[in-house]
Amino acid sequence: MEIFANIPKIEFEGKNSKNPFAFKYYDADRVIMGRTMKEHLPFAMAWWHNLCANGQDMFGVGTADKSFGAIPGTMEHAKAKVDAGIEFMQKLGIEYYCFHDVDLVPECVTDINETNRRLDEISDYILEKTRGTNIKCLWGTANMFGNPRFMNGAGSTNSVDVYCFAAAQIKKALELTVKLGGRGYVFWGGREGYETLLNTDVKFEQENIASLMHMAVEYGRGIGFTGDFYIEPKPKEPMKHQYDFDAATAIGFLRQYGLDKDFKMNIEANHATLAQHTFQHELRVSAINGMLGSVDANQGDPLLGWDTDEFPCNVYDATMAMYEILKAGGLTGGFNFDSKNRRPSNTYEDMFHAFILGMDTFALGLIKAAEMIEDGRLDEFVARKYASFDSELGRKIRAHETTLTELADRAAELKAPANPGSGAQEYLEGVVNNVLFS
Ligand code: XUL
Ligand code: CO
Repeated sequence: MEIFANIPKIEFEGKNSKNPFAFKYYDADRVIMGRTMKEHLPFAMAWWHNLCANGQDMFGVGTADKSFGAIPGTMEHAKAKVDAGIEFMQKLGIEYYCFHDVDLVPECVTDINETNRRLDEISDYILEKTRGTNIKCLWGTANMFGNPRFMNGAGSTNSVDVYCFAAAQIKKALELTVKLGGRGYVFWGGREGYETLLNTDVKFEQENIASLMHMAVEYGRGIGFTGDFYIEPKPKEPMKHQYDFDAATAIGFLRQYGLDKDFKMNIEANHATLAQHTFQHELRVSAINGMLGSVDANQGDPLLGWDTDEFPCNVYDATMAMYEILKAGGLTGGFNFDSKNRRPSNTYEDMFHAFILGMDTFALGLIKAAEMIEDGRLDEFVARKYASFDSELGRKIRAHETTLTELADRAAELKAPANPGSGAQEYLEGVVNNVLFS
């Protein structure tokens, strides 16, 4: 039975189209810098926002009906969500989805064995329903923040028993990820942090989180998971301070505990801005460390300051993001819309408008970022800015073949250096505008 019966398959119609159910920029087969848009942009649907969340917030109940014709809390509803999700992805030409274990089935709070049985049943159903399609999992994860048992953390909990439940959920979620063909497995440290240092042994907690991750890697590799593990940094919310504050912090943690060969970053735009960074900054830090894995595509609101998870519409930011991603050679993961409709956007039509907006925004960002690279003025400026390092002494510095004494002797000889040259920010911002709006 068709669920989104009034909505057609979304096709590319070009920028002059006024059809609300058409892509204006996302043209899956268009080739940009040697690859199709579809290859550059493996888009994914977040099971939780799109199929589970109904607009409920801290101030009021849900506004959107996500029952899809079944009674919420039942396995029939879990299956109806699978049917709705597959139809939704097919109508948009999206081939990936991301999930938490408890997005897929109602959790049995009194018996994890029953939850796991339900997960087996639903994953069989997903496989059956996606057979013959290109739809598969981008990444899976375990929700280790919703259930009250995780109130003091999961890997960072004070309770050995709770730690066992975190382990059990990771084990099951890894099995599901492998079964569903996932490219990645995410750790988002929702409750891994603290409210006050008065009651928290930070070193103890971080060591335990690292141990859990090591066990996850060992188990995952043992059951044939060849993809990347990801940390998804976020500085705060729900905790006052979360350990995976930003990419630099998470990368330092991974290196300290010897996890850096198996892990990369899953960078979420709204988490970047919560950490007082740009999305572009977090992508750059990940890329230069060889850890750019996947992206949670959304945006925050600078006037609100919490995790609003809006669908991305800011073309400037998307362009800068795609600039970083193209320069890094692409993602090994994909673009997961960890984004939700605004509470009053409560219709099925709104669900499609949101994805069309997000996909067109990243398509435009891709087109414009490629033009920025092909234009060449930015690269040319940066090369010129560091050109003094092409000198004999510059080369020695880069090759670690000099000493403080040799450099100080050179300074003494010069007495005072020449002006290092303009940073030309306004010129470069003008170049970007010129590329964007020409
Ligand atoms: C929360 C968030 C999560 C992760 C997966 O801010 O982004 O949905 O993406 O747990
Ligand atoms: Co996210």
